[in-house]
Amino acid sequence: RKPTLAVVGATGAVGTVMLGILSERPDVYGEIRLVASPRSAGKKLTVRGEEVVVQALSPEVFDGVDIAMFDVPDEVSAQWAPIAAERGAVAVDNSGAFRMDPDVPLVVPEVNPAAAKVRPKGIISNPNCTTLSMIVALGALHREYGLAELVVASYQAASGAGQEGIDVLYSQLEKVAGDHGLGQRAGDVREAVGEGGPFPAPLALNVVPWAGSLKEDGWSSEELKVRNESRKILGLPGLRVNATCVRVPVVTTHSLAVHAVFEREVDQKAAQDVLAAAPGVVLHDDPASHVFPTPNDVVGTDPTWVGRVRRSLDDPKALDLFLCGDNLRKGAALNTAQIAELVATEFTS
Ligand code: 11C
Repeated sequence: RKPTLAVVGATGAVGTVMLGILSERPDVYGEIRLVASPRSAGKKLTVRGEEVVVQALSPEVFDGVDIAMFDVPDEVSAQWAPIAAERGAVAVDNSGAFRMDPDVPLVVPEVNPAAAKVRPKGIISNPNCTTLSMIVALGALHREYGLAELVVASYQAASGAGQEGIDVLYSQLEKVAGDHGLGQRAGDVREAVGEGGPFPAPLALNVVPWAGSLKEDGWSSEELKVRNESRKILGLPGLRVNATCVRVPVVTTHSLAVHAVFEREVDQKAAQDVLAAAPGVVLHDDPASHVFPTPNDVVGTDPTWVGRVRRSLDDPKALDLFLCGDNLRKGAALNTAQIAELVATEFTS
């Protein structure tokens, strides 16, 4: 039979992309129920070409639901994903609430699909968008060469901070657009755009070396997520990972510069071939013709795009690469949808 799906958080930045993805992907569901906060209940949204009335989040809304996707803040997932699971649904959660719980698998279907089957709490976690924007490509290279260490710098889009992040970036851009003298005196952009919003410094005409919250010893929560989630997904608890997460004035699509050290020697051409053959990865790498991924060329697409593949000049076991992935699609909604499709096969097969 075709399982019933609930989409919790259907009106948010990721939820909106999710409805588009559900309309494009193979139609494996019976009913699709849209759920949001009581504030958004009663709104009509379109999925699979049909209007659906949004229902308020409540325990009863999960009755008869087989798979419940959660695209909501951590604290909402922490409270409601277990309720959905208690009522018999498999919860696929895109928040950070359960990712490092040893009884909750953290799944990327191209990398560790079997993990989705072992879910003692009835919950499966979807990784953070920054981890997801690189892990499919790194998983393919790991299978070939054995990953030993990652040094990562991220260039993260405003929409990683949700709809508010998008709105604040546009509003800041409007404030600076007409002034061709801005950006030449310390603090002049801050004076022009003011304070506030999810970014701790102006994002227009700037980059901000911060995402998430402050954790021990100066690390940000986002940097620790990249480390801990990569280790869990790849099954490498001792993987050495250092990340510096930076916000850039891009609306959607995270980019990452990665220095990856392997157990075995690597070869530039062979690594490019591995990436070109990997499902979910597009190799876009011909710098002589200015072919490399940029976030604006990638936004709205599903794969992880990889370019600038180079073998380290100083370490024959290391590669340097530049990756781009749409943080709302593969980085969030698409991976959640792929996990839910894996679960849906259990009902249909
Ligand atoms: C960002 N990656 O770009 C974050 C947003 O753990 O799901 C997603 C936070 C998370 O700000």
